[in-house]
Amino acid sequence: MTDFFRDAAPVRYDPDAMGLAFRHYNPDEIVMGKRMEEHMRFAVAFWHSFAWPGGDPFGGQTFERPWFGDTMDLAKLKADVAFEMFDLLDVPFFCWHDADIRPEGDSFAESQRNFEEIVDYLIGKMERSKTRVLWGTANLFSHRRFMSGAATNPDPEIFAWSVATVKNCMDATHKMGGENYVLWGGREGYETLLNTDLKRERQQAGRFLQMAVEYKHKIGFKGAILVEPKPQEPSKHQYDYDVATVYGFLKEFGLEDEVQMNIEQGHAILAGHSFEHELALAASLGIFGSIDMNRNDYQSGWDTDQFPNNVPEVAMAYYEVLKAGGFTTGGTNFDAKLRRQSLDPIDLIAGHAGAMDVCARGFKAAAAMLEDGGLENLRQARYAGWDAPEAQALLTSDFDSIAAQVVADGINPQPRSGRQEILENLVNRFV
Ligand code: XLS
Ligand code: NI
Ligand code: NI
Repeated sequence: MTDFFRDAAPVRYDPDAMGLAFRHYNPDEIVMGKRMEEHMRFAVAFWHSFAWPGGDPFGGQTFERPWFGDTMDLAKLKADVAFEMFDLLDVPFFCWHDADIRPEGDSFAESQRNFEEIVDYLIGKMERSKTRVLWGTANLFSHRRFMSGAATNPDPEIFAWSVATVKNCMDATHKMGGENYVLWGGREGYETLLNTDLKRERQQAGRFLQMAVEYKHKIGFKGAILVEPKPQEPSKHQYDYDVATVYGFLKEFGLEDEVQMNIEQGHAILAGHSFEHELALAASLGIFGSIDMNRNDYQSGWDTDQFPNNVPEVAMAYYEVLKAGGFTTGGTNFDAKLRRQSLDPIDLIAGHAGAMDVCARGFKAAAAMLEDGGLENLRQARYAGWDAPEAQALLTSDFDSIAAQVVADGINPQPRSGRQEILENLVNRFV
């Protein structure tokens, strides 16, 4: 045991508690026929909670953590503390980048040795804990070698380095029994067209993703490959802008049946969408996978990655998740970090516990809305005209025939209410 969380007690479900407790997240509660824990599939993000030093564009480190530094001993201490937090929160999953868990070596080979050693160390910790890997991923964006991209880099050596890195991270995810592998194109985009061959870069990224899928099958990894869309940050023009953009990319490279989406709330907002829009679109395209749950500041215009704290927003997201059939390999990963003034160990526990509770409350509201059926009934009623055989026949007809029919039948369509206020009032009965 380390003494980092010496002042923290395990967080338990206790709706009447005055202090730190879950008031809505009861892992064993059955909702829509399944335990809450199995529905929510909460995961802690290693990077924000244990690797991020508290910097912002104007200042560096604010957090002081005894494991900050670049040695293997410190990496193991970090892993020890992380598992202590997983146990305190009783979370079933965590997620990692290679760079979060191992110190960078002086060469690729040394980084790889560090990584393999720490992966085995984490596997040892997992044997004594319930917490499993929701997904692993490679950090192909922080180090300066990636400043011009990873797969899309003009330098083929960076492409090769990135392939080798993703291979190692996929191997480790597989070895750890991870349920998904995520690719976020951190710097797969460009700053200025003046120095960019956009066509070539997209081809490189497409081939990179195809090879990742080929490798998944080669090693027998049964989890899902997930791409995480994000617009404009850090590259001004990200190739993975949003779900619709990524779907077009997957189609172009024949990957739409192989790759699903990891959708992040904050990224949806940056793309000018709502989270639920992105979720509903992915579900309708058959590529919904997992979520990165967080919250953006609606004023500042960048990816603030705050812990979720808005029940109605979260409820609408889980409503779409439930409509999509819920999570299979996916889950709720808190890609969220403390505010940089939140220095204390207890802030980490409070951030996660509060977020789990907000999600649970929103989730229960979503389940109740779905079970009530009122929203879906009104949605279906809006399209009821399409149930008639004559209406369906329109979709297999052609312009000439339909135009002739409009004149012959003398139709005179009447507008009908979209009922938005009634629907919003209905939602408010649940949230
Ligand atoms: C950054 C992304 C990142 C991914 C994993 O904005 O959300 O944290 O989830 O690389
Ligand atoms: Ni994310
Ligand atoms: Ni993000």
